[in-house]
Formats: sequence, structure tokens, C-alpha cells
Amino acid sequence: MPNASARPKHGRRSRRRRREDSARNELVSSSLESAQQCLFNQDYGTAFVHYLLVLNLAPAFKDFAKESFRFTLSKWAEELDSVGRIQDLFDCYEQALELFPADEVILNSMGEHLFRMGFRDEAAGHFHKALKVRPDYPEARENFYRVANWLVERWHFLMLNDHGRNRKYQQAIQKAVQSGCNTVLDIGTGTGILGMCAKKAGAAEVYACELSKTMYELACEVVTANGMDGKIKILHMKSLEMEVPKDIPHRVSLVVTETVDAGLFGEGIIESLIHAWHHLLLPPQRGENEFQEQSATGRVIPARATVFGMAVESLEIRRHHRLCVSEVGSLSMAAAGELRSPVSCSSEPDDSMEPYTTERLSRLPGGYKTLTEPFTALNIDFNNMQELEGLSTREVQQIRLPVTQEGELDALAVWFQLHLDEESSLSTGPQEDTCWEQAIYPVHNTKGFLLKPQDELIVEVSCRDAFLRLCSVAVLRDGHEIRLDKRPQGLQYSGNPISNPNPEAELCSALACLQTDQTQTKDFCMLECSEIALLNNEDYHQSFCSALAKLISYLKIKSQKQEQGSGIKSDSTPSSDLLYVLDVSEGFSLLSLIAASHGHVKAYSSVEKKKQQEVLKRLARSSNIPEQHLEFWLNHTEDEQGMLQRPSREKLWSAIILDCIETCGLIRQKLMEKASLARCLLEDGGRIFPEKIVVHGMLVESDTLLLESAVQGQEPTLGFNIAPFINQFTVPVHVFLDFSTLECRHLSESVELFVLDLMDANANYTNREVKVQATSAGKITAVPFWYHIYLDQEISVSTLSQNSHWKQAAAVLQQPLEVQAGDWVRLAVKLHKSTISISAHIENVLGPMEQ
Ligand code: 44T
Repeated sequence: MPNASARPKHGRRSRRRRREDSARNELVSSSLESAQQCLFNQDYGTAFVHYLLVLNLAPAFKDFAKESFRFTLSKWAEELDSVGRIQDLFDCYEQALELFPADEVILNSMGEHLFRMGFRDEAAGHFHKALKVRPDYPEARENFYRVANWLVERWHFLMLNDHGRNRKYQQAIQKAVQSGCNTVLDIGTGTGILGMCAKKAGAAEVYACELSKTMYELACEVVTANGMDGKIKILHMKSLEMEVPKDIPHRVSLVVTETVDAGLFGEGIIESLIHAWHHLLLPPQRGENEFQEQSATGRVIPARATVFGMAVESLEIRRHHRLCVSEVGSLSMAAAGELRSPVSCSSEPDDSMEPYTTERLSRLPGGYKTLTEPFTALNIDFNNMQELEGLSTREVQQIRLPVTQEGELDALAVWFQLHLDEESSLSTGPQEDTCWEQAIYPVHNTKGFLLKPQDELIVEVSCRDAFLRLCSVAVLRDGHEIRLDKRPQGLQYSGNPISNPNPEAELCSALACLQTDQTQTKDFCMLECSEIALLNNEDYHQSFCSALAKLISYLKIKSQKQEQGSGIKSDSTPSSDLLYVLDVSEGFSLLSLIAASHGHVKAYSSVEKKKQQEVLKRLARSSNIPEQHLEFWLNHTEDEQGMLQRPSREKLWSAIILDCIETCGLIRQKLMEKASLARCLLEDGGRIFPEKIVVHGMLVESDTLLLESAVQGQEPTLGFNIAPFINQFTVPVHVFLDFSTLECRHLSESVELFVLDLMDANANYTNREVKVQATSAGKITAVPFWYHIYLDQEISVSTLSQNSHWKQAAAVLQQPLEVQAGDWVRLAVKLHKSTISISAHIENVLGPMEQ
């Protein structure tokens, strides 16, 4: 067949083509005109369709129309978002990205929409792509830093920096491969490290699966960079979806995995291994000495695990899970009903609950006290399918633990030993030199209950929904059983009920339980741990209470003077005399009520959840605050203009309370925009709270922070080149730190880094230079920072205080900086859209010279 392009042009066909071309040109130019006209008329939807047509028909216009197209898209997306047309919104972005696949602005703003919709992984992927296109694009960089933790969780760095763990896994894999396990599957491969170990040990076939897209792509890059491209087959899927021979040609003789979290089972290892034994692994070896052709049987690394538990007292845990105060900012909390953190392994199944949270016991502020010896909660053999399958139907096991020290029962702490094979194991225990977290099962119902050395604590261990559950159910004291859970006796689990020698007491306790159960279902309200810690933060509420009181009395006097001046009688209090206070705090906040409790205040709360609103209403009633003085500011709109509108046309706000700092230790996004808007809505003499935020910081040397931020050192990890790939996901600012327990050396005094004046936008600089003198010699690796939040000139709260519900953040320097005692260090502090970045240089005596 002759080459098509070499065919002579046919006259009629080329005429037709010319006609078509001119029709197309006409359509393009009229559509372009219409697009521009629609844009002018702010009809963004139609403008967008016209632009799509133009750019699809005439790609040559792409450069010319790019800016207007981006603008149209962003406006149209805003509109679609505000009316909840989410599918249409994402369709528009997808069409836009088909036209401009490498447009950083479109990628970034699609990421922002994805993020707001809760698709964090996908959002982060878009920010990452935008940054790859334009590494110096600040919007995408900041967005990426805020979400990188979701893409590549920080523990990846810890794990890769944990040489002991790496070596043990490598040795166990090597031994297994050398003993004949020739075909290997790495479940949850992460960076691909365990799969590469198997290949290096000589396995003939290695497969790996990874469910996170980002990690999968990273593993592919790493494997290629290590010359194993094509030698390890990596699949982007959950192991549970894998089939033989569709995904792997035949069953494997070894599964390696480290899909374990602090509570062992939280990453689904039980389910994955049950599935693997059924579908992906060769049958297990039976009997110790039985000889089998080696690759005919299957096995798993890790082989077994032992889970340990221990009862602890910790004020830090307590204040995050239980209300410990009876008054908040002089409001009595008696009427609040039960407030609970979402972490509970109680018997009521509830999807919104998690059975445990995680902490590094060794880093708990205020430390912890052990109330019992560690006990073995569970043993599990990963090579025994019957055991794995029987786990969720295992009978609830009751364990009696002698109490060893007096103290309040705040939580059961859990850790485990992972036996990789018969010789080697890893431990996540609190005493270990590794930095793994422990699982924390907080105890809710034992307000003020003190365990004593002669007591025995009864703990129930069970495994439901593939989660290990630990529950302190009762205390045995002087032969009596004191129930800690609220279930009446008749509804207890089967098992070995301990007989109560005092039936009368039992009856009373059962009756009490029935009553509390009723109130519990009526009043039960769930709050985030940080919200509970906030309620327990007395200083915070007291400070707001005083600052509001000062402002309110000032405004009252002012209006009285005005009325006197204008001759109006001041004994009657018309409703126009009310002061309007708006609290735009995120989540649960009592500040509106505290404002209303001062009288003559109409307070607006931003609490959105129905149950939480009910708690506020109950508290208002019990504090004699008139019902009409508390309103809920339902901010269904994302638009800040709408959010901060004044209460009525005549009246401006007397006070607007802004929530400035996130629990993680960062400044809230768009804070300055909100503050400027709020300022415009204040009555004469009105204020915004806080009026000023001062950022403080300190020079420190902390290896711990480095280990959590990037794979350290020049040495390859187990001989593999991994660091440069995963280190792309390093972020310069660490969040959720506890500066009080962070292992670090202080190299300077604390120093003021930045002042954010919320009352005066012009007073804020975006860049500031701060000189700090080193107080001892060392290597500056980071600058932890925190905030002094000034409600007015005298009253402030610090986010570093002991009972703060805030954590701290730290800027980790790109390169550690060696200093001698007495050296002056110049810190360049930048604030861009609520994001702080810090770099450090030695201030040279001869003049500033970058180091
Ligand atoms: N473990 C830390 C970290 N995945 C959690 O997407 C806990 C280590 C640790 N992929 C001792 C103690 C601790 N199929 O990238 C993740 C995840 C992926 C899967 C495919 C599956 N069925 C799964 C399940 C998880 O695996 C990777 C690792 S899991 C998270 C590890 C203090 N040693």
C-alpha cells in the first residue's frame, strides 16, 4: 500500500478541507469573542464552554488564551463549589488538564479543591505535580508542605533511619531466601526496601504491592535507580485484591510485610495474611522435621508477634480524653452531660470511634507512672491460618493484674514484639532505643478513681473488627469487685465472671449503671481530643473571660455616656443596647457563652455539630443566659464575606473572636485576611481577639527532629539508594511537636521572631531579620516556635504553656549550622500567607556573609 502522506492531493478533497478550515476558523473566532463577552458579563460557565471549544479546535490559541482560561476556570469552579456541584467542578478541572496537562496553576487549584473535599492523598499528588512543573511556585510549595505528611507519612523516615530494624529484616529475609524461599511477595512495599532485600539475597522472583499511589510511584523510581527495574514486579494495589495468575503467575513461598501500626493490627495485617494464605502463598510447612521440597511451602516474615499491655497514670493523656474541670471560664460544666473523646474501645460499636490513639510514652509531657507490670495481652502466629482466622472469634480473655503503685487509671498502653523469625525480633516497647509510638487505650469512666497497691485490675482483651481491644472493666479491692465500665452485670461478656461476694452492692451498682446508661445515651457528646484539652485549659478561658469582661464594661460605659450626652434615659435597656460578639473559632468553643454570661451580650457561636450546639444550649440554660442571647452562626458558605457579616444592618460587632493557631502549631490559613475583614465589621471601640500574636523561637540541636524529617547520612540504606527519592518529600516545618519533651539541646535563649498585628495590617512585614546569640556551642538543626497570643495589651496566653491544647512546630534547617558560644546567628524569618519559614546564617563580625 502506498504511503498515505505521499499520495497526490485530490483537488476536491483539498477544496473541502479549505471550506472546513474556514468554517472552523469562523467558529473559533466567534467562540473566542463569545468567551470574552461572557467573561466580561461574569457568566463564567458559558465562558468556560466557549474557551474549551476554542482551545480544542485551535490549540494554537493556548498561549494567547491561557491566562483568561485559568481565570474563567477558577471563577466557574468557585461557583460550582458554592452550589455543591462537585462532580461538575472536577469534570471541568479534568477537561482543563486535558488541554494544559502541565499547568501548575490549574494543578494547584485542583489540588486545593480536592483537599477541601477531603481527598488529601489526591490533593497532595496534584500539589506535587505542580511543584515538579515549577519548583519555585510558592502557592504549590506551601500547599505541598501542608499535605506532604499524608502522602509520605513521617514514619517512613524513622523506619529508614532505624538501622537496627533494617538490618534485622534484611538478615531474616536473606536467611529465608537462602533456605529455599525462592519466590517472594512484599505486601505494602513502601519504598520497595524489603522487596529489594529479597532480590539481593537471590530470590528468583520478587513481587511487591502497594496501595498508596504516591508510594507505589516512589517504589518504582527507587527500584529502577537500584538497577532492579524488571526484576521486581511492583503492583499498585491492595494485596487483598491480588489474584493468581492474574497479578502474579503462581503462589509464592515467602510473604514479607511490615504493615503494622502502633496497635499492631491497625494496617490490616490479619486480613491481609488470611487472604495471602488463601490465595497467594504456598501451603504452610507442617511439623518441624518434616522434609519438603523447600519452595513447595510458604511462610511469612514476621513469623509471630507478642502484644504487651500496662496500666498507666498520665495527666497528659487524661486531659486529652476526659473533662477534668468543673468550671470553664466561670461557667459550670455540670449541665454539659458526658463529653467524650473519639478514642474508646467500649462495647458500643460506633464507626466514628477509634479504639486507640498513639503516643511515645517516653516523650509524654509530665511523664507517666506505671500502675501495673507489663502483661502479655496476646500471642499471634502469622504462619498459622487457623489462628489468624480464629482471632476475631477468640473468647474475650480476662486478665487480672496486681496493681504495683498507687495512681489514677488513665490508660492502658500497648506495644509489641515482632518476631521476624525464631532468632530475631523487633520491639516497639517504651523502653526501647527506637522511637516507635505505643498504642494508648484511654480509660473514660473512672473519674478520679485511685488504684491502690493491694488492688487487682481486671482487663478484658478481645479482637473485634480486626482491632485489638483492651478494656479495664473492674477493680478487685478487699474481695469486692468495683466495676469501671458502665454496663450492668447482666449484659457482660461471657467468659469468666468474677463472683461478687456482696450481692446487694452488685444490685446497687447495676441499678446505678442503668441510670447512667440512660443519661449517657441522652447527653453523650463527642469532642476531639484537642477540644477536650482546650476545655481543660483553664488559663485560656480565664484570659478570654477577663479580656471580654474588660471590653464589655468599657463599651457599656461608653454607650451610657453617649446616652447621657444625648439625653436618653439609661435605666431602660433597649435591645439595641446589646453588644454583639461573634466567635469564629473552629470546632467546639465555649467562648461565645462566656461572652454571653457577662450580660447584655448577644453571642454568636460557630459550632456546627447539632449535638455540640445542644451542649451549648444546655450550658446557657443552666447559667441563666437568655435563650435568644445565644445564636449559631451557620457558615455553610466558604466565602469569608458571608461568614463575618454583621448581625443586623444597624449594629456592628463589639468583638470578633478569631481562632488563630491550629492545634498542630501552625498559624491558621487566611488568618490575616479574616482579621482585615473582621476589623471592618467592628463598631467604634470594638475589638478583635486576639489583637496581636508574637511568634517566639529558639535555636536547638536535635537529632530526633532530623531523623523524623529525612533519611540521614550519605551511606546508602542497606546498600540501596533510597534517600534522594524519599527525601523529596521532606518538609521544612515539623508540626505536632512537644517542645517540652523533645530530645534536644538548647543553643540560645528564646527570642521573638515575628509580630503579627491583627489590628493593623500595615504593621506586618513579610520578611524579618532576627539576630540571636548562641549560648553554647553546637549544631543548630532546628528552630522550634510557638506563640504568645495577646487578647489585649495586658492579657496573653502562650501556646507553650503546660496545659496548652496546642502543640509546637519547628523549622528544620536545610543544613545544620555549627556555632560557638557567643556567635551571633542571623535568622531570616519569612511569612507568606500564614506560612512561616526560617533560615539561619552566621553573622560574620566583618560583615554579613552567608555561610
Ligand atoms: N509502621 C511503623 C508504620 N499497605 C506503618 O500504604 C509501628 C514499624 C512500625 N499495601 C514496628 C512498629 C511500627 N496491600 O505504604 C504503606 C501502606 C501499605 C498495603 C498493599 C495492603 N494490604 C497494605 C496494607 C498497608 O503498606 C505500607 C506500610 S503499612 C504502614 C506501616 C509503630 N515497625
